[in-house]
Amino acid sequence: MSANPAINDASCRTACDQDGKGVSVSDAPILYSFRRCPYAMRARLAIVSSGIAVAHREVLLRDKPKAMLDASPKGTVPVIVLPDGVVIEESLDIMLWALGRNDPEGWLGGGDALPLIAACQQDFKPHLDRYKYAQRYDGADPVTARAAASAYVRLLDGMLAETGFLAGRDAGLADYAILPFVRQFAHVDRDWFYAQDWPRVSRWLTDFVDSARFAQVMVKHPVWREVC
Ligand SMILES: N[C@@H](CCC(=O)N[C@@H](CS)C(=O)NCC(=O)O)C(=O)O
Repeated sequence: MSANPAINDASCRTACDQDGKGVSVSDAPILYSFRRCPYAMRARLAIVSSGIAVAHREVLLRDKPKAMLDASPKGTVPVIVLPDGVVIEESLDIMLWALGRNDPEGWLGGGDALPLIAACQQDFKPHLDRYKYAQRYDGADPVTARAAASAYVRLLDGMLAETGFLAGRDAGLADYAILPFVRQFAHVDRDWFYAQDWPRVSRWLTDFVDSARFAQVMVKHPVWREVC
């Protein structure tokens, strides 16, 4: 597996058609990403695990590049554009695409992760948003939202008690698809989060945040500019 499969596609695509490591940017899938987005994080985690080289285009959400919007008018990150023009514009689909091509760490082997990931989206994320960004939602009360989101975290804590990871004895798709959102939840008020009675979730999250893999996907890229 490549140590860092992301090619820094920070400038003109045609001007930098080689990354110096023998991988042609023009042959690599293009990943539009935003460093702090949990959806983009989960996509980057799977891409790095798969070892697939991608051309990384860091975007600003307030100033999305035209090339990205042309490929994916819905305007969310992550988006991946394959060399044959196919566009994958949902983070979970990007994870499944990458791991479907190459899954050296066996992330897909941990049972059916999809219901738990769907529950993250349906039962946790809306409350997380109302907790973290209460001012954006009419009538949202952050403490009420935090309590509602906590039900999902407690569910995870119970699952982690069985085998250490959501996917089983090793981290897999469910862990890496969900961890970036639990991290976002924890970081709203770390003192509160780590004082709660969910020791396995706390350890699971701490191990993730301290991991080399997380550091690898959080490397800072300059914002990609359409200069050509
Ligand atoms: N369902 C999408 C959601 C992605 C998403 O909402 N990403 C956010 C950033 S974390 C975004 O791009 N929002 C658009 C914006 O803020 O303009 C996925 O799973 O990829």
